[in-house]
Amino acid sequence: MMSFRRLAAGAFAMALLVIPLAALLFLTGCRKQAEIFVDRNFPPDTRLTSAPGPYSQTNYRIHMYWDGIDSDGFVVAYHFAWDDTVPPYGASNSPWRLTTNTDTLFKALIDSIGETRRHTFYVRAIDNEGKLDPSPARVRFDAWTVAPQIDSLYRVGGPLDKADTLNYDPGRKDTVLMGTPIQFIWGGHDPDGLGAPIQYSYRIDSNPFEPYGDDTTATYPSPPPDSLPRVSSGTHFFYVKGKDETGAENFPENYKFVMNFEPDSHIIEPEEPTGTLVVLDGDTIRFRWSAHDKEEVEGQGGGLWQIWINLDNDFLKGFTVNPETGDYVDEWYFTSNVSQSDSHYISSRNSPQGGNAPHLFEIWARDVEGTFEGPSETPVDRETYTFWYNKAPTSEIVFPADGDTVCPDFEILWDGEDIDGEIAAYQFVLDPWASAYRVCQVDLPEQACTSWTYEDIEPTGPPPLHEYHEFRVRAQDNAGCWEESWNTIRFYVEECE
Ligand SMILES: [Ca+2]
Ligand SMILES: [Ca+2]
Ligand SMILES: [Ca+2]
Ligand SMILES: [Ca+2]
Repeated sequence: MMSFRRLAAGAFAMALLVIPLAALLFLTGCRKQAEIFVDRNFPPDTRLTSAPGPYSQTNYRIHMYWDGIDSDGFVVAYHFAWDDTVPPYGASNSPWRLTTNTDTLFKALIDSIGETRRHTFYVRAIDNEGKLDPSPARVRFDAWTVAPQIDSLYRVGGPLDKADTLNYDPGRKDTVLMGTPIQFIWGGHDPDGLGAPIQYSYRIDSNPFEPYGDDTTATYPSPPPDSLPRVSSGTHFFYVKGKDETGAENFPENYKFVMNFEPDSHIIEPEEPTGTLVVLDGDTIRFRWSAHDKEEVEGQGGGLWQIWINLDNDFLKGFTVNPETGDYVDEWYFTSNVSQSDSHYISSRNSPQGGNAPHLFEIWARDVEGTFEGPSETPVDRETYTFWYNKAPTSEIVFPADGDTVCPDFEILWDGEDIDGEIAAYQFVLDPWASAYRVCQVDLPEQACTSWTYEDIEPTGPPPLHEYHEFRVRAQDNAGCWEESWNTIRFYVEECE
């Protein structure tokens, strides 16, 4: 009994399964009946009614207008999206933004790459049954902006600080007392930002830029807990750049300044202006100078360290300054009355063409922050003084006078003078185009150096004779210095009775 009832129940269950399956097979096999599953809702269509032209250049503030139509219903809302972030149709992580508006003022991003950037804008309508326009309206264009500008950048208390009316001087180099804090202040605007605020980023030298922020001031070294570094001795650049609401940045503005004042040295003696003093051979020229360093005076832990002196680009001596003494004064002398190995020895700088060249005396001062290791490198401070040492001799032709006419046999007479020594030699020539130069050493007793007798000199006159004779002489002093220029006369020769 029980088993029959079980079988009957099983057969009934099978029938329940098979009958709907058969019905389903029957229905799907019939084309006419399948149309009841077709979506009869037509999708909406979308268009941009006002937008930048395709691939046009347009300001980053873009007012877009759009609308949509739905042939069998009505549009209830729109999606819009920017750039190539549009996901496949129906994806769940849609960047589409829902709106019921048919216009919006957008601000396109430009970012730091430049002042223009290509964008694509998409918009699609949604109909009353939630169906999306499968082909969104789209436009691609280049948005541009003008980068922000830094209008002012200066150091507080520096020569460009207009608030510091006493020291304001745009032409001055800005030097900062070593060890004191440095504060920069700046401002800027975005020319096409309609007053929108800009952000700033800054750095010193080649350090990384600080993150963008609203600050318009920075202080080095910054008080804790910030960590802007101490600024070392030397030349530095502070940079500021701005970023507008599109992300566009300007090329950084910079402010140049020097940390640590140069030592300041002065030549006190000689009192004559540089380049004017002639020191006679054998005399002594004495230099006195002073130097100081502003950091030392102001007690900022810097200060004068060394003085180097040079003569004619040769290092002579270095003096280390006692840091306790503050201002530094010292002196040095030069004279020919010492041996040539002595660092006080000086001689005439003779030129083969005659005369002599000036000497160049230099003081180089450096402070404790100075980095140059020797006089061959750029000094921190350099004072120079130019002077002449040794007076060149002079000569004079006594007979004949310029333009005279003489007999074929005659004696030429000349003389010379050296006001700070003696004449050592004469050099002379008759008719330099025809004969060799002679040198006569005065200290050789057999030589009479201030005259020369010529015999049978050819008369002068019209060609083929030479028109005139020429005699040249110059003197040399005991310091080896030749007279600055030749003494020259022209004369005529005629047969005498
Ligand atoms: Ca529809
Ligand atoms: Ca801008
Ligand atoms: Ca200094
Ligand atoms: Ca002389």
